[in-house]
Amino acid sequence: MPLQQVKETGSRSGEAEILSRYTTAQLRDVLRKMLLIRRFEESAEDAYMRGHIHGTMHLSIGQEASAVGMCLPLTSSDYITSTHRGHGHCIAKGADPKRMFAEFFGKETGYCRGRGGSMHIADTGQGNLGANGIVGGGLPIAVGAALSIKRRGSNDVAMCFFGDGANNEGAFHESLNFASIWKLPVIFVCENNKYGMSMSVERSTAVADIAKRAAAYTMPGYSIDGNTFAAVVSTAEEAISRARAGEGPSLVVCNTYRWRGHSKSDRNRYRTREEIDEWSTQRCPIARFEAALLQHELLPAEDIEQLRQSVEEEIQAGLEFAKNSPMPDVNELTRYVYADQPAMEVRS
Ligand SMILES: Cc1ncc(C[n+]2csc(CCOP(=O)(O)OP(=O)(O)O)c2C)c(N)n1
Repeated sequence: MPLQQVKETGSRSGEAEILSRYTTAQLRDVLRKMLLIRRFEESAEDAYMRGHIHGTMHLSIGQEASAVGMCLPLTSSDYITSTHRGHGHCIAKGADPKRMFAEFFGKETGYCRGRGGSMHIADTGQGNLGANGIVGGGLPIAVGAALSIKRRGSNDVAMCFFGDGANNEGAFHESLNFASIWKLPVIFVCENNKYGMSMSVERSTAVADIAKRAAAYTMPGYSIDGNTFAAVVSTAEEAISRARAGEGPSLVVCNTYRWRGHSKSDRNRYRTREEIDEWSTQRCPIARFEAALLQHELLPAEDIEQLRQSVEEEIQAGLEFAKNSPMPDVNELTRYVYADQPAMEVRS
């Protein structure tokens, strides 16, 4: 594909062909992860309302296809960096919901021993370098990881998730420029859910299509339907192969929508009920994916029902695990704040 061209991926185009590239087991796992993300967040929201979780949280309900589709072609040694809305990325990259629940509940068995909470889960065993409360904070971290990949001569890639709000940050422009001049293996994934808090993309961003910003940094830009798994995964494959082949970074804009407010304190005064209803009833990424699986006869309805039940059991077991886990010892509060890892060997 020529540089500086924005690719418009139609929501249904070539869907059967794209899905046929994956095995039944892979497609089942895709649906399992999307359902896990949805139920994990709904249950976390419920636990928050009941007072089991403190602070705030940012839910990505409605954005499941983007997280799972982008991560499917990654291996566990590839890196991701995430955002304040990162639960979906975490599960998509292979995290265990029970340790995520424990982290939310502030328990010692959580991914960060209860020190991080919703916005700071890192799962380095799966290459997840962590969620980030700083808008645009993950961008330079991903570029640094990609630089390290290149210096070590490894074939891995770094995938960087960020929101539309981050595309107006200095860190976005510096990161894309740096990754481009050094042809680093980064996939920049902007999840455009139409709003940064209450500010619409139209009011905040000088270009109508964020993917066009790729042209300024001589990399391909893709503007895709982020609620259709096939569109997401086929674009992910393309951008990842380019990065692995040493051809440098890409910018993928997944156009999607968050059904819930920005965070728990959002009163939703900047958007209409009709807009939310339209996205949640007409463009639900999970309903779409299930419909595609049935339509192309890739998974029978009984399997889908069985998956839903097993996800429900996993969620309930995860909540129990979190509730029954010990709190950190108050004398150890400042332990585990920094990772205890030796420096990596760098090839010159
Ligand atoms: C550097 C910085 N500026 C402002 C904030 C406050 N803030 C937190 S989330 C957010 C909106 C981010 O919007 P976007 O990047 O589109 O992600 P979304 O919440 O839509 O997923 C803002 C302004 C912050 N955390 N960091």
